[in-house]
Amino acid sequence: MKTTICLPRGRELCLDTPQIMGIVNVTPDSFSDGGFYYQADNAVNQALSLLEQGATILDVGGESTRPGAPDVACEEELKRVIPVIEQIRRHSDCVISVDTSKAEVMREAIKAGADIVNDVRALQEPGALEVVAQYPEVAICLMHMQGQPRTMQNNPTYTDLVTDIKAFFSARILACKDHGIDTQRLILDPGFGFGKNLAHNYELLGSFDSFQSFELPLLAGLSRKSMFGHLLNRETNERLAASLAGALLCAQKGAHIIRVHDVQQTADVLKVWHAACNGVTI
Ligand code: 9MG
Repeated sequence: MKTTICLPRGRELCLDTPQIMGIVNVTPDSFSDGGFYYQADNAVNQALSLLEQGATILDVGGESTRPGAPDVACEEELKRVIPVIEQIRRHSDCVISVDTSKAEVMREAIKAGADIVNDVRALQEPGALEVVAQYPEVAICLMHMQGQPRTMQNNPTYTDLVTDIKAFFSARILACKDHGIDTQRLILDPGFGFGKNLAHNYELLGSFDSFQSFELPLLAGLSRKSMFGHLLNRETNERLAASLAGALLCAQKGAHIIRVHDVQQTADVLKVWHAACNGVTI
């Protein structure tokens, strides 16, 4: 079965092989690159470099979602992400995703050229469903999170992790349908690290393939996350090998999109896996 997702301006994203989503944080407080790319020009240069390294999707975000991160006002988030999306669009026809939960930021980002709305709150904030319903060509990533970033790591609890996340996806897919949003626009992401303890995160990694039952594209975001730091006692900048292992495992278990900081290294890993599965011509 061919897996593609439709995008604005008649474009399509083919997901037959896993695609790399490069992370472009436009925040002063993001957990892993410490705000180095806060300036718009730096963020755009970083974004173009990620494309050269093998990313086909860029995920531009102006609000950190790390545990305990402060909220960012809508005006501030707009100021951070819109100029970056506009500038990337001027330079490239690549797939741009906006990482936001705010309806107003979604609307302005789509107008500026975003193709995907990546919402860690799965369109549960006021107005979000209504905005994306108005732009039928834009794809949407619905991520599972228990709680809110500020408190989500305070003793997260599940009856059964995978069953509970599946029930959440079913409810959000239904909410989308009720707002006239075509299910074929949706991408699902079980949300590593979002309201999950260490055991939950590794259970999720081991059972990532369970979410294939929705027959929708799956996104995995594990890059440099604390599930590696805590298991291995590694600082954020020492988690590359673990992140690559996580990316490969998710790809093998059916992930269509892998969201990462380290694009070139992830691209190498996926190429080796692809060659082993499909052979190489000499
Ligand atoms: C914004 N963001 C941070 N981590 C993420 C993850 O794991 N998935 C998605 N979709 N977005 C994320």
